[in-house]
Amino acid sequence: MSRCDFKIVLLGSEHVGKTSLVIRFVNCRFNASTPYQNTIGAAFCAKAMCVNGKTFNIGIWDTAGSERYEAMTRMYYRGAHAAIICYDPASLPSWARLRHWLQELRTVEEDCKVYLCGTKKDLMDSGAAARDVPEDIVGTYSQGLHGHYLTSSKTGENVDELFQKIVEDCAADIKVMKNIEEQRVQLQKEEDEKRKVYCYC
Ligand SMILES: Nc1nc2c(ncn2[C@@H]2O[C@H](COP(=O)(O)OP(=O)(O)OP(=O)(O)O)[C@@H](O)[C@H]2O)c(=O)[nH]1
Ligand SMILES: [Mg+2]
Repeated sequence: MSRCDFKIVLLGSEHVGKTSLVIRFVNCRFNASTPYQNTIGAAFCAKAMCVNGKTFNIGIWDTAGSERYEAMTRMYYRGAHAAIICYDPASLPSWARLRHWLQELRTVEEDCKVYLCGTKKDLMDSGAAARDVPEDIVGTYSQGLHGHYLTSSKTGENVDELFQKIVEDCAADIKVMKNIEEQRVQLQKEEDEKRKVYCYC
């Protein structure tokens, strides 16, 4: 059975580091020497994760941050179980954009669990970049959401922790789990039907 159990979508301004976050999480790597290439539309990848002895397939939609693709981006967060909204703490415009996505999700996808993610932590830790988004404002916005993480795709700091928390929260959600069980049963039925059609013995 290969269908995804949980759908996670990444939102946020261009260049905040969404693709790097996904690559760090899925492939455990970060390549600083690769030139920045903006995502066009969206990219999909999947990974299996284990929570409480159960394995879940998670599907991750990495969307394009460019406002040119905004209308398309809406397609990708429809039906998402969780959204990671990324901002760069050194960029106030990226924070303003985050607030836009937060409002959209609250009105359109009420049940979607929302996690804020401040990216490129290594740059702030080393002093290479200065924080521009005040911490108290982030704290105020995080209230009522499912979490706020400061991550570095370069060092990997807090990346696994963020995705682990999302999967744990989804696995603990009775409504989400009921849907997944129903989907699994349906999928099993479809596979059994296919087997019947192709098996003449
Ligand atoms: N030092 C450092 N650089 C990062 C980090 N994350 C991303 N970058 C760099 O920031 C740039 C943009 O990263 P992307 O992951 O492509 O950004 P994006 O949000 O996917 O951009 P769009 O696809 O245009 O929306 C790249 O040059 C990355 O190498 C990080 O954690 N630390
Ligand atoms: Mg990208």
